[in-house]
Amino acid sequence: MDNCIFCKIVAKQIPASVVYEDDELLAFKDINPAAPVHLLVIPKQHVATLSDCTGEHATVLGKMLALAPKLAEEHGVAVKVDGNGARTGGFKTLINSGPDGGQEVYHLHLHMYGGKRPWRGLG
Ligand code: IU
Repeated sequence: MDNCIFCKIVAKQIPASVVYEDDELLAFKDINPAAPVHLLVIPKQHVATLSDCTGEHATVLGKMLALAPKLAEEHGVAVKVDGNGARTGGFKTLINSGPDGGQEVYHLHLHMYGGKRPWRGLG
């Protein structure tokens, strides 16, 4: 879409630190990270906001979410199970929607944060 910064990243018109790419999704490092690991997962096809999504977007939304643990593994923030069965590590996922939801860029994106607690105040 014209004048969408994330579409320009998809089109490689603007550089980004890309960590994952397939036919439908792109993931890259947030330019202003709020945690040691802060990645954005976006659909390549422009959708402005989660509020514009319908059932037709269910598959790509599912793929975005399913990518998060794979990225977490690659970036050292996966949820692990120790020898006693206790879980350690972990990451946070977030989609801001609309002005009151803190959305600033109107191309759907999933934030993936890792390596920092507590999470209060993260946008
Ligand atoms: P938000 O959910 O729309 O508030 O988040 C937008 C994010 O996009 C924010 O964390 C920015 O730092 C990030 N970002 C980016 O990574 N690269 C860019 O060129 C621009 C914003 I503009």
